[in-house]
Amino acid sequence: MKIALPEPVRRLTTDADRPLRQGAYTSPLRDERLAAILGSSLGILFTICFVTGLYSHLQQHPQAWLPIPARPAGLYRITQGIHVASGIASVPVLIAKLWLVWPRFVSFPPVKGLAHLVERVGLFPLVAGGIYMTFSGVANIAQWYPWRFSFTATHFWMAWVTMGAIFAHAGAKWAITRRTLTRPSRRPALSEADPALGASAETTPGDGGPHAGLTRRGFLGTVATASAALTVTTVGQSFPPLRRLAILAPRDPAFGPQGKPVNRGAANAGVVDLARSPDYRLVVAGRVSQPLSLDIAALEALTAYTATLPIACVEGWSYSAAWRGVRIRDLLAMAGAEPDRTVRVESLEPNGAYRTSTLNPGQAADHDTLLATHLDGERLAIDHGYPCRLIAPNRAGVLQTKWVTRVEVL
Ligand SMILES: Nc1nc2c(c(=O)[nH]1)N[C@H]1C(S)=C(S)[C@@H](COP(=O)(O)O)O[C@H]1N2
Ligand SMILES: [Mo]
Repeated sequence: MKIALPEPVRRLTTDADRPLRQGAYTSPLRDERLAAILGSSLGILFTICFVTGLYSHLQQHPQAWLPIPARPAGLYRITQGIHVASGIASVPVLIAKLWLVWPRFVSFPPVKGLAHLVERVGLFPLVAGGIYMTFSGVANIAQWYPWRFSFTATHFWMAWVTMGAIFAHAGAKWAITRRTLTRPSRRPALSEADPALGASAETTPGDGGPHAGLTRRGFLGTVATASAALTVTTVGQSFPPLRRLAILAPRDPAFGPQGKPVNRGAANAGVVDLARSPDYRLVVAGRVSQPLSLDIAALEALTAYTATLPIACVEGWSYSAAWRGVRIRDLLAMAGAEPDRTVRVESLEPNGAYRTSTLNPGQAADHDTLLATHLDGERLAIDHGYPCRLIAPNRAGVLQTKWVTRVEVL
């Protein structure tokens, strides 16, 4: 299928001297190489983001056939830190890639044939998916929800669509990318370079001359620097040695009650009176031979252990602390529960998405899985879950239930 164009239109769209039209893209070396480098960087970052995101999804939607192990204790802290960091790092790369190929989206004629049509339709989930995934992720860690639909469900399903589109695109571009990346770069001698062009990365896409190698480097260097700068100024929210550099991070991991950040405080959760009430009880019930009902004094009289474990929020920030409290497995033994049971932990919180969480048998039996009453040697602040909170190894923050009042053996 070939579309005949009126003469003036054809001249307009094929005139190589017009910068920033299709004609500006006549240097195959520069275009292919830049596109290949940016494209493969994005592919790697998105894949890392996808795999760590699947792990986070599995934490929050447990599957009996693939139980989350309790060890290594800090695994989720690392995978979720990487998830958020790789997402943030991909933003400048995505912008650069879109900017580089933008003239192709507005090229004329819009459809040159069947193959071209298929390629263009395939670009939609690729571009829309890439933009949606990074935008929704960044908005989420900034706790900005400019939409009404569920973030987690949409972010999860769009991730599959986007990765499918990336996979197809990578397949289509595989040969050319390989060829481009293994071929030595064509770089002009320095004496030959035009300093005006070399100084400005902005001129790169329109310039197909002999300076392309140098300006391409400048362009890539700018993108890499932007990406590294964003990473270094945010990753301190989960990587304490860089905490002081984390000026763009939504959270300071050392700011809050007891020097720790809070997600959903007691007042927001509507639990202040319930948590301070003398009627508070911790109940252990369900499939047990001897249900328990403990007031605070009885709870704190039980043998306590200390475990150093992280709170690792899905939003990427995390902190480690020394938690002291009673082991879940001791409570289960006292109540006469059978071994290898799944356990549901319930909060005083009347409603809210995170008012309950479950422990698989391995997690419930772990010696570091505690109902903590103390944080770093002090009684737990009400915002951190007083009278007691769940803290267990290798768990997403949303599963570390605060203001626990009931342990149900299933
Ligand atoms: N009952 C209840 N527990 C909860 C939450 C909640 O909203 N309600 N938020 C969770 C989330 S998202 C995180 S990251 C951690 C944060 O714990 P912190 O506020 O003590 O730092 O608590 C978790 N426990
Ligand atoms: Mo969280």
